[in-house]
Amino acid sequence: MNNEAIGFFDSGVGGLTVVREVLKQLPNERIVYVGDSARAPYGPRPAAQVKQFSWELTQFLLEKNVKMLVIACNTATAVALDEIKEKIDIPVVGVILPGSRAALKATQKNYIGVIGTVGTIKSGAYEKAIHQKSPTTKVTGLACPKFVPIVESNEYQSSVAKKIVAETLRPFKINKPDTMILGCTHYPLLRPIIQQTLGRDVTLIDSGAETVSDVSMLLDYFEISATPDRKDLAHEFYTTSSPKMFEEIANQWLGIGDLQVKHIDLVKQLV
Ligand code: I24
Ligand code: DGL
Repeated sequence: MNNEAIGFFDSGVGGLTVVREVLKQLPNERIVYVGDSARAPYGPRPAAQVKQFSWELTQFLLEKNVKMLVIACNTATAVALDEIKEKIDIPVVGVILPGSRAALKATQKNYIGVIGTVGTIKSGAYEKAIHQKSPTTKVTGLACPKFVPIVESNEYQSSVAKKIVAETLRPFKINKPDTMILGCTHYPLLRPIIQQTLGRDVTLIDSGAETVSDVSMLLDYFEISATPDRKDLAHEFYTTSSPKMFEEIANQWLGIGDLQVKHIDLVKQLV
């Protein structure tokens, strides 16, 4: 048993899609979350820079004494997971392996599609993870740089979103994978439109939700689950930009009132 918090970091607020799954699957666990909204989005940034930012966020969470670290951001997982896992002493979980595992389980035709940011797709991290286990599985990655801005402009249910999603996913029309990994924190919000575009015969894999199932399993494996029936868990949220905007989105998305959101200054200089 261990009642320390689980630490989560993301480039901004997108990782709250993962937090929502924690509240559902692991309501006893306390969360410390840090979102680097001041430097988001990470998707278009060079890998070396994302790696450096990821280390700053990791350092911050280690100072909070977290018992486990979850990299909720796909782009950060793609470039920084291996190094962070190697160098720190608590269990570290990214969002790429759990999504890959679930996709391998789901695919019938041995053909998996992956959508994500430019950084995630460029890294080839999903292909590597899938091929490590199953070299014969066909994997096609596609960067969808327009998807994050659609969500962040609150248009993710609009006809504009439908049009952009249809146009972007057109390459998958020809030789269609039967399983598609939503390899970005924001894509669960576009899920209905993505499903409609690809058709009902394609299984969508939510990498964040799969990750929380893995976190649950690892808490058991390391025997560090929290004790049950803890009252009024004080989750902590930190952002490198405006706490007010973070709070509004988090309140709306997580449906928990009076959230504790604090500003932090990781950033001595914007690079
Ligand atoms: N969704 C995300 N980011 C935003 C947004 C959004 N604005 C509206 N919605 N803004 O990510 C990023 C800008 N920063 C500035 C600094 O403070 C934080 C925000 C996806 C979040 C997924 C949980 C749309 C929106 C919303 C409420 C809930 C969900 C959602 F307003 F997608
Ligand atoms: N959190 C990022 C990811 O999952 C998406 C937003 C960004 O580009 O920062 O890849």
